[in-house]
Formats: sequence, structure tokens, C-alpha cells
Amino acid sequence: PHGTILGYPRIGRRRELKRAVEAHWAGALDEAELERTAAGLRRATRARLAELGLGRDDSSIPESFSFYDQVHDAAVAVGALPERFAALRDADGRIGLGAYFTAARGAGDDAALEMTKWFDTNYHYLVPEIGPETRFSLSSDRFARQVAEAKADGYTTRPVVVGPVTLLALAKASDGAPEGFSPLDRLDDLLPVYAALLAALRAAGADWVQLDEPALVSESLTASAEELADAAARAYAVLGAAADRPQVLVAAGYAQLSHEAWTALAAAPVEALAIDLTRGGVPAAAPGLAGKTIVGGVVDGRNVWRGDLAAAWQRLDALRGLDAAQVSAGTSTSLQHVPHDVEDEAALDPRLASWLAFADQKTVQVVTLADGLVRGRDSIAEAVDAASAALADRRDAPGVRNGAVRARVAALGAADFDRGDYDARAAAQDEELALPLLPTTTIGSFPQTGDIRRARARHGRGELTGAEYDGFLRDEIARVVALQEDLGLDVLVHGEPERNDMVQYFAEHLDGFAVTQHGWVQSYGSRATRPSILWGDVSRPAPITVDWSVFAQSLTDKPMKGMLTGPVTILAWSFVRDDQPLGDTANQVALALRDEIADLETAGIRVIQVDEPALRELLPLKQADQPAYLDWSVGSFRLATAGAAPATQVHTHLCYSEFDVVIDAIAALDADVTSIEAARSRGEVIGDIAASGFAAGIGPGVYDIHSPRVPAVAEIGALLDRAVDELALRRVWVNPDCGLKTRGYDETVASLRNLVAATTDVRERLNA
Ligand code: THG
Ligand code: ZN
Repeated sequence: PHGTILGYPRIGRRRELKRAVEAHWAGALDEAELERTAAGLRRATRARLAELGLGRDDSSIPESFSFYDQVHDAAVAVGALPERFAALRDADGRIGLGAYFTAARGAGDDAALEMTKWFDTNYHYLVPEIGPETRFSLSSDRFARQVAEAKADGYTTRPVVVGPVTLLALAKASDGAPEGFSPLDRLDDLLPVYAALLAALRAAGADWVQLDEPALVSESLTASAEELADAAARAYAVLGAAADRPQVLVAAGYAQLSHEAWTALAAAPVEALAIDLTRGGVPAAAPGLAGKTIVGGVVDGRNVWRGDLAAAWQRLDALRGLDAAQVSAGTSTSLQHVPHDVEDEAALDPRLASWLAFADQKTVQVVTLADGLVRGRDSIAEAVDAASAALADRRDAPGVRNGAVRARVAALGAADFDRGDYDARAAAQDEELALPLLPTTTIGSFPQTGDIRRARARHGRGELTGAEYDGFLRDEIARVVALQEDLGLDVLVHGEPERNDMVQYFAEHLDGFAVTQHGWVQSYGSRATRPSILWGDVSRPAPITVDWSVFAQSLTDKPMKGMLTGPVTILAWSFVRDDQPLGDTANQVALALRDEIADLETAGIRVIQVDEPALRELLPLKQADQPAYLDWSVGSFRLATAGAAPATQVHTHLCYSEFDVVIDAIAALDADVTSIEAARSRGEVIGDIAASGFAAGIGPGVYDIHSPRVPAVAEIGALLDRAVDELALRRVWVNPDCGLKTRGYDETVASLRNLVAATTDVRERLNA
């Protein structure tokens, strides 16, 4: 085929898969019924892709369904399930759907597989655990069944499977593995199982298979580019020589392939390679290409912009210069990172909608380019011109460029990014706030109960008036404030019942953003977010959070934290305009937040938290790109906060425990108090922070909010002792790991009670 997409959203246009899977977990839908729902979704996807122009029988339609995660699918197919789940296998050793879900979600004392970010996207995969003890064997026929299912439906589809190098490169060593063991050491043992999988796919009727190898583009993995390229050369020498296999497309999106990997893949005995041409240019000619098809990933699989077809065409044309057997058009990555269909967004401004492309529109772009490759550029001139016209329209449309916003950004100077001396600020804040040693606080959100969600939904449907909803939220805030007073916390929060999502809430209140109705994108498992679309210059038409914070502060004498989401996180969790550097956009968001902070201060709020949970997330894959990123990201946070008076205490919160790479950046944020996740790594983070010389206030989370478990007083006390031991006592704060939004009230109250009790114990011991 002359065009294909590397994968398609699988959650369903109306999140049908989420509903079915969660009903199954709740015991309300049996496995057979769940399988029928999934089969229906796959059937609808094939029909839709055929309708959009991909071929029914030429393998251009990918078979990329997953019940939970594609890495987990591959791990389960080859039998890489940790020992603790061994008992869940069927009598014949197969791993069924029940075991698949249990490994994904955990059961009792058997912890779920760890979850982590899939390259630099907002998708999270399950980390396989592989050790010397892992016995690889074909353990699921799910991939083959889907191929057969498609056949029976009249389609020859292309199964998409995470490839062996990426599966191992993304895995972690199992608990029992010896020091120095790397999952990649098991490559030679794994390859025969992949060969067997290929044979099963062939037997089921697959003419092609797609093996995804994005690990080959990453510089953030333990393995070096050389090691990864070497592994790829070995893997595809073996798989290429396998008997009874479909033709193999090796796909490596998300960034530019390393030179080593490109050379290795070009020389490998496989039939096709897919490369990302939206990040990095056309690679150099390499031996071995003459017999291969190259799929040029010219349609961006990760943003929602309609894109420049003329430029895409030029890149495909340049690819022809490599003298491969054939050039095809493709997406840069799977389309799992974008919503289904712009046509579903009736409420979106039609002009904005005309600049957008979701998965269905991107598929059409690929089909158009494929058409051009077959019939010549002239045959697609109309579509190319229409795309260029949309781009030109976007360039000149009102709101895309706002003179006042641009003038303000252009006038910024170094002083706008600098809050002045930390010690002087700390002294002013100590005097202003008069907090006890080891101040206690929470991260910001309190449980989003069913009541809150129902009230929001009823307000959305018009069943609650604005005044009624407002009253409901005020009652909720009053309840949360009273609870915190009762618990004896020192710095309070209002609980954020008014926010659906910490990014979307701000997007809804800022100019330059649009939000969607159905634009869901899978985040992990059954969970999804609806990223906002940042399309124009950003400004703040009116204060956003001030009324809520002022109301909450009026209920207590303790300091009430103002709660904002930082510029980097707002960008990281939105679809951001691609027509200017991210740093410029970040500074616009920062100025809007700076104004919000000024208004909070004026209204009497003395502690303001600006959360940046995504600071680490947006870190580029390529090391060469990291310094520039850290420069603008840190800069935008500083711009947002540097207007605050010295006596105003600026907090930030970061959500992860891998600080190694960004610890300097965290210090450079120059927040007065930083709360971070630390409970899950048992306080090791405390040592890292101490070693880094971090001097400001620091709240290493003392318990893990990701589980309903209530931490014991002694357990929290031990972490506090360690923090007090290793860090400057006067700067240690006591808080949970993260926000409490996803928790229930029972465990929240019990945990916070223990947190306060442990703090009181330690304070008394210190005074004694
Ligand atoms: N907000 C946004 N993006 C995010 C996160 C966020 N990206 C990264 C991280 N957090 C992802 N984690 C989650 C956690 C929970 C959910 C989604 C992503 C979740 N979603 C609900 C669901 O799928 O049922 C829907 C939420 C809603 O109704 O708005 O629970 O916090 N922007
Ligand atoms: Zn967090």
C-alpha cells in the first residue's frame, strides 16, 4: 500500500471501551460480553478506516486494539508475566483476560505492574518485569484471533505488536534479578517466541505485521544508541530469517532514529521501515534500502493541527531520493495520542475546527498523500491547496496573534524572572505566617466525591442553576476547611471541588484555548483526559480562582493556599499551537498566571501554590534538546511567580520521584516550598535532595496517595525523622505525596490524622 497509519485510537468514539472494561471490573459485565463489545469496536474501526480510504485487503488498516496497554499486550503474548502472577495462568499455561487485568491493576498484596510514561507523550504503559527466571513462551493467541476476526469480516489487516527490542528496553529487571542484569540480556531467548508469534499471525491470515520499535529513537533509556542498534540488528536478522512469517514493517516513531539504528534497520532482512519525518529530516542513503518500502511518517500522530500537506509532500519526495523499492505515506506515530474525529465537535468554532485534524482527518491526509504517490502531485493539488489555505487562514485569524500580549512578552527583562534573595524572603514569610516547626499541609485537592461529580454534571445539563451550583461548591469548601481545622493542619486548602481537571479548568477561563466535548485521549488503562487546544495568544479576561480562595480564607484564621497550575503543566497536558516556540507560548501563560497571583495577593492570600507535576514529563528525549527545554520551562515558572511579594510564600508541587535529571531545575524554580513524591521510594528522595544542597522549604511526601492504605503514625514518623536528620529542620514540611482527588474520605481522614499525630510526636521529641 502507498499509505498507512501506524495505529488508531482504541477507546471508542464515546469511550465505549472504558465503560465496558470498568463494568467488567465491577462485576456487571461478563468476559464474553466484554469481548463482544471489544470486537464490535474493532469492527467499527475497520469499517471507518476503509470508509476513509484505507484498503480492505492490502494490509494498510492496522489492527491496533488494546484492552489496556500495547506494551502489556506484547509482554503477555510472550509470557513475560512476573512470578507473583504465575498462579493466574490457565492450566495450559495461557494468560487469559483475567490474568491480564490483574497484572495491570494488582490484587491484594500482589502489586500491579508499575506504570510509566510512553516516551514524551501523555500515554502511560505498564512496565514489564523481566529477569533470568522469565520463561518466554507464546502465552496468548489474542493477536492472531484479531487477524482472523478481521478476515472473517472481509479485511486483511496488519497486526501491530511492540517489537522485541522495545519490549526489553522498556522493561525493568525483576525483583530477583542479580545486580547488573539487564532485560536486554534476554533478547536471544525472546526471539524464538516472536518468531512463533509471527508464524501464528501468518497462519491467521496476516500478510504484514508491524513491529513497533520506538526505543530505537530514545536517548533516555539505560541502553545506549549503539546497544539498541546492535540489538535491533540481531533481532531482525533472526526474525527476518524466520519461516512462515508475514512481511515485516518495523516502525520507529516519536523522534529521529539514531544513525546506528537507521543503518542497522536498513540492512536488516525485513520488508519495510516506518520513520518519523515530523521530528528530524530525511535520513541519509544506507545499504539495504533498495529492496524495502519506506513509510514516511509525515502526518503528525501527536498533535491536532491540520498540518501542511505541501511540506509533507516535499518530504515524501525527498524520501524517494533514497532509492528504496517504494515510498509510502504514513503517520509519524500511532494516532492513539489524538481524539477520534473533529466532526464530533459541534460546539467548536467552525473556523478553529477547519485548522484541526484528529485521527480521522489525519487518516484522510495519509490517503491523499498516498494517492499523490500513485497518481502524481497534480492529482492531489486541490487537497494540498486547501490545507495551505487553512494554514494561511489560521496565521491571520483574530486571536491567533494578540498585539497587547505580544508587546508585553517582548518587553520582559531579567528582573521579571527574579524574585530576589531567598533568605530575605524566608525571613519575611516566617514573620508573616508564624508557622510551627514542620508545618503540615496537603497538596491541594480533596476527594472528588460522587456528589461533586453529579452536581457538576447536573449543572452542565442545566438541572442546577449557576447559583445553586455555586452554593453547593461553597458548602463543600466550608466542609473541607472545617475538616482541616479539626485535623489540626497548619496551611489549609479549599479542596478544588470547582475544578474538573487542573488544566482544563484554567483553559476554560483563559483566552487562546478551546476545549472539546468528545476529544478524549487514553492516558492509561481505562483512564483518559480531554486535552485542551491552545490555539491563540493567551490572556486572562478576568480573575479565575480569586473568589474561591477568598471565600475559603474567610472561613479560617490559618493561611489558605491559593492554588494554580503552572505554565509548563498547562502546556504539557494540552494540544499546543505549533507555529511558535513552546517557550514563547509558555511565557504568555505565565503572564496570565502572574496577574492571577497579583490578584490573589491583593485579596489577602499569603501562600500561593503553582503546581508543575509535568515539569519532568515534557523533558525532551534527545539530550541535546534538554538544556533549552529546562531553560524556557524554568523561566516560565519564574515569570509566573516572580511578581509575588517577598512575604508571599510561593509553593510548588512535583509529582514524581526521578529527580536525578531535573534536581537543578527544581532548585532553579526558586519556589519557597516544594512538595514532592517520596513515600514510594522510601525516603531515598530525601537523601538525593540533601545531596543536591537544595536549601529552600521542602515537603517530601510522607505517604503514598495512590493506594487506599492508611499509613501508620510510626511509619510517617520514621520518614520525618529521616527528613529532619538530613535536611535543614526549619525548612521541612509535612504533606502527602500528591493531591487527594482520587481518594475516598475514609482513608483520607484516617491518613491525615496519622500525619498530624506523627508530626506532633516529632515536634515534642525535638523540643524535649
Ligand atoms: N490532567 C490532565 N492531564 C494529565 C493528568 C491530569 N496527564 C497526566 C496525568 N494527569 C494522567 N493521569 C490521569 C489520571 C486520572 C485520569 C486521567 C489521567 C482520570 N480520567 C477520568 C476518566 O478517564 O474516567 C476522566 C476525568 C474527567 O472526567 O475529566 O481519571 O490530571 N489534563
Ligand atoms: Zn502530585
